[in-house]
Amino acid sequence: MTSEGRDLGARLRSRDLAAAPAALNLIEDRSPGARDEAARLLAEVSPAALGGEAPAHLVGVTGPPGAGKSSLLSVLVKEWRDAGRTVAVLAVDPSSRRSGGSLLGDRARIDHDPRDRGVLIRSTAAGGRLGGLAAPTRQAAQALAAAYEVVVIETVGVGQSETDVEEVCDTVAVVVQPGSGDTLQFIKAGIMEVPDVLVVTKADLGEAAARARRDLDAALRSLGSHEVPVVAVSSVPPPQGIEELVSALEGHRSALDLPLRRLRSRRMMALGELVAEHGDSALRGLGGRRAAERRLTREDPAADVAALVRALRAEAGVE
Ligand SMILES: Nc1nc2c(ncn2[C@@H]2O[C@H](COP(=O)(O)OP(=O)(O)OP(=O)(O)O)[C@@H](O)[C@H]2O)c(=O)[nH]1
Ligand SMILES: [Mg+2]
Repeated sequence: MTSEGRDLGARLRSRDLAAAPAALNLIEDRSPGARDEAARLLAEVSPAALGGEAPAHLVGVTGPPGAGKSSLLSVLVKEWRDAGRTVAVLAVDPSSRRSGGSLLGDRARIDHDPRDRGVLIRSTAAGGRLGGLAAPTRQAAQALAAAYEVVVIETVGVGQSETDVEEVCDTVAVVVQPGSGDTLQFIKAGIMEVPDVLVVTKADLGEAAARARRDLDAALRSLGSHEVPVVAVSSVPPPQGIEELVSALEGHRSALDLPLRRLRSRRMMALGELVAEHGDSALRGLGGRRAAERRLTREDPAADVAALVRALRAEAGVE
């Protein structure tokens, strides 16, 4: 039987980038029929169907509003494309919630050549809390990771808020602008996870950026995090620090135990989906979060998120 989802998933698996926009439309469509098809699509790009982990480098770019994330991505995307790598960016738009409008009047869009078939930029709606990713965004990242070489999720996050982006991505770059002492304080106080790469933007502003970089370096060293690179960049012409950032991101990825990070990520996403659908009572039915995590270790490491959610539901006795 033909299935739109299965067909799109198979096309993504064979790296047919022309299938990506329709795949994203299907994943974002919340009607019951579309959800069934989206599940079929995701099964086609699961580790089991791929015969291993999805090949993309999943990169999270997160930081306070206005830090310069989108401007940076404009130049990063160009750098990756010049190196011949295909890139998809999911830009999480927080403006659809709470503020009812954009957080900042001067927020930049990610620039790209619309005729270039090797790049896809897509806005997606935010999840329920700041830094939260809606299920369609997580699923879109998984689907795109089968087809593109780099998949980026841009989210607004300000340290105190949990960021799901850590759960979903292989490498998380936290982006701060000069003079934002908040991030420094959050890291020092242990409120914020130490990121994989720290980026200070707006290096064209001169001494302020250099100082921010030194302060962050010192803060990380005092925490014993010697290996976290701090990179200063400028996104206004002529761009600065971009090659250094690309190699810092790659360095992190190549030092990573990727199968382990992806396996943990799928387990966290499955727990998140269970709680989103059935509330904390489902976790209680499993004997608490720890017990639920232990339960997941009994599943096949190649199982995708949907299969893990099914296993948890069955165990918890929820429909
Ligand atoms: N001088 C200078 N300004 C920059 C640079 N990068 C970004 N900006 C400016 O900073 C403002 C915010 O930039 P964005 O790229 O929209 O920042 P963002 O982090 O994506 O913002 P949100 O998506 O709203 O959270 C814009 O006015 C940019 O022009 C830079 O390297 N140098
Ligand atoms: Mg932005």
